[in-house]
Amino acid sequence: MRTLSRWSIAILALVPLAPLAPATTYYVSPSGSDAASGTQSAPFATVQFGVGKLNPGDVLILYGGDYHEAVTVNRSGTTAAPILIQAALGETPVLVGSRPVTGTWTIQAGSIYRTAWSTQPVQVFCDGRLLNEARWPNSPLPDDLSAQACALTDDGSTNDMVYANLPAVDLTGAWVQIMAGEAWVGYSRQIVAHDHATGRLTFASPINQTSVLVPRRNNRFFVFGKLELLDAPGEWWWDPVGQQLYVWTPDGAPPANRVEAGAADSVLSLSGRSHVTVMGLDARGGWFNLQDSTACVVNGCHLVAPTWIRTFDGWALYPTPYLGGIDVSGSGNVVQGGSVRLAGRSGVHLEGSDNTVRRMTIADCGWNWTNNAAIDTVRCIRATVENCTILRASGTGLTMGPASRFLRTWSIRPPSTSRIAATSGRGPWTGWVRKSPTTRFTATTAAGAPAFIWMRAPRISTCTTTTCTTCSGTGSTSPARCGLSTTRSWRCSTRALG
Ligand SMILES: [Ca+2]
Repeated sequence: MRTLSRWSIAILALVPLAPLAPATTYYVSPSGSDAASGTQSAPFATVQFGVGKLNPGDVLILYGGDYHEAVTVNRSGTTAAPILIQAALGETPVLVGSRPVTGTWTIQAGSIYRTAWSTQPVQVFCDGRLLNEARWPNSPLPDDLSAQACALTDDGSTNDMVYANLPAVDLTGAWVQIMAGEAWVGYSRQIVAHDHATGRLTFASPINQTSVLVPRRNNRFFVFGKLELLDAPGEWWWDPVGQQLYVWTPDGAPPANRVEAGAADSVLSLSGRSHVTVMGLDARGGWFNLQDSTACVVNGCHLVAPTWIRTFDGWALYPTPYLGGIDVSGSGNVVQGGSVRLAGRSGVHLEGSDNTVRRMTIADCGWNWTNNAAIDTVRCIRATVENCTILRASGTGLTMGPASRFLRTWSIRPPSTSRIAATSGRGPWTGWVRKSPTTRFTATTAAGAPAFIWMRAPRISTCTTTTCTTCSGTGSTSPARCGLSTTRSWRCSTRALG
């Protein structure tokens, strides 16, 4: 048997004592340059360039502003030396998934402008606010899910639906979005015939996957996707033939330098990485990818409209994998202290094992009627959901996987008004919490109240308690109060949700 020499043993013994390479802090600013040195006074311009410099233990600090990038972190940290990507103190960097529409706008009619745009947008923003694709009935800008407008069918079948008071335009070629049958999930169908005498809309293909999801009377629906439906401020439409984007801005003013369009793709990927922490990095029109990640942390990040699905085939979506606004698999990851608003499907989606969602506010998610839960952990083993608040989910609020825990999580449905009844489909509370048979509930609140509190509160104007992760302080906790260094401190602030 070969034995180690005395010198080998001595050298091996020294290895753990060898000094680590000193951690480096780099800076990025939208007004910087990737040709710069990346120092505080000479920051890089793009997050991706800065991320490419990072080794374990390094820190990347982002100054405020919009970064129109899809960032991929392609190196992992270690337990002893995690990689840290964080906002500069007091600043708000935003990863933006949509692209600025920079063409020359011309007036189509009235306040409707158009410009060249080559691809079908899934989302269009003006001044950072999500707009509605041209639709009927008209609806407020996406914000409060309970204000989302729809109508109720007079009748329906696998091949068509009837509504006597459709708008006085030809809807042939437009799309209908319908919460069909027992309203588990929405369906999109292009309209191939519009009978104005009867109000009958014929679908391009049947809705017949299961008998309980066949359209019928009193199914909620809206129609969208035709220029004739662009008749209100805050609406857009894209012409696939002329490749033109049409926009009526919310204030009616010209759209130059105000409009972005995109497909709600990933704006930050930590996929496959381990020991990477992201703090205070917000996003608009794009989602965070933590698939197959290990021990990564997303802390104090606020995402708006991270995912969107324009048309889909209802129940055929299941059980295919899908994306949450923050989409997590792998194990040991933590999502905390931030918010997800206006997601098309789930706000946070967990798979894998031992992942945690803590102190998150999930507001107004599920806009696309896919009925994915606001926080969906049904495929995650030993998930923990703690101190979260869920406001106005369109379908299910929470799902739980095996051996998971919900602690002090508040779930708040829309008020039980007639308008809400029309948009919730299944009644005020049905389907709100779904447990798998093996779920172990350990949830009680600190005060001994039930862990699930269904309220008919019309509106909650602020997030949950502002809490600092490290010192557990509440209120206006500042990093200085935490006694932490500026680069390693948690960002403690949350923001009001209207
Ligand atoms: Ca309209």
